[in-house]
Amino acid sequence: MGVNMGKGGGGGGAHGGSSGGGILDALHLTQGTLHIVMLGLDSAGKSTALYRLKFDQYLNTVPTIGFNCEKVKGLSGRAKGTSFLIWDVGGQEKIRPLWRSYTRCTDGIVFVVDSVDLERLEEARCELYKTAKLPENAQVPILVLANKQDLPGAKDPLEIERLLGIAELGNTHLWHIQRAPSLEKVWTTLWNTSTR
Ligand SMILES: Nc1nc2c(ncn2[C@@H]2O[C@H](COP(=O)(O)OP(=O)(O)O)[C@@H](O)[C@H]2O)c(=O)[nH]1
Ligand SMILES: [Mg+2]
Repeated sequence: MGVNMGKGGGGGGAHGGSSGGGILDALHLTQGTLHIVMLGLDSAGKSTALYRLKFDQYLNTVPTIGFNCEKVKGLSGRAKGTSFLIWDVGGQEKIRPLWRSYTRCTDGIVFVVDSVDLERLEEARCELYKTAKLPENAQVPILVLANKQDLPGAKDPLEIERLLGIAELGNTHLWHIQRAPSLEKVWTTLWNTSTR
């Protein structure tokens, strides 16, 4: 696949490690388009979340081979007027090594977790840690989406946060955990990062 996730012109990014600016620089560089990568185990609900954001409805999905990409415009709150280019990357084990090429130069990561699939929560935790610990992702804000909250037996977001060991990741990342996909939350997470 080898898709180049660079933002044209290269170099600059919300997490460029340079002083100040952060997301504001990124907004300037990308003319209001933020690049977001959605990661998570297969069947966590990434594609469903993407189409909810794009079309505001549930669509039937098939397992993602490769990736989906949609441009979605924020319509409310602080996200209003900002465009999000959202990459939804396949989560099957054999294609997870490709995640790294998508997170390079991204403005933010949305990590989607199935709140019912407790058997695979440890696997999800491992993948989240792998992604978070990559040196190039050190400054990238990660929004954890505790998905499938409508299903019986779903662990609530705080419990998911505990089970994923998010606190143990330290304060190098700005974390936010939430129930439903919302561009405003993505934006707020990015924004908060710039003002740390
Ligand atoms: N009940 C429920 N099912 C969901 C939710 N999100 C996704 N699903 C279902 O979970 C399955 C996998 O979703 P999909 O988006 O393809 O997962 P992906 O592999 O992470 O892209 C599908 O059958 C979806 O309908 C949710 O919030 N609630
Ligand atoms: Mg998918």
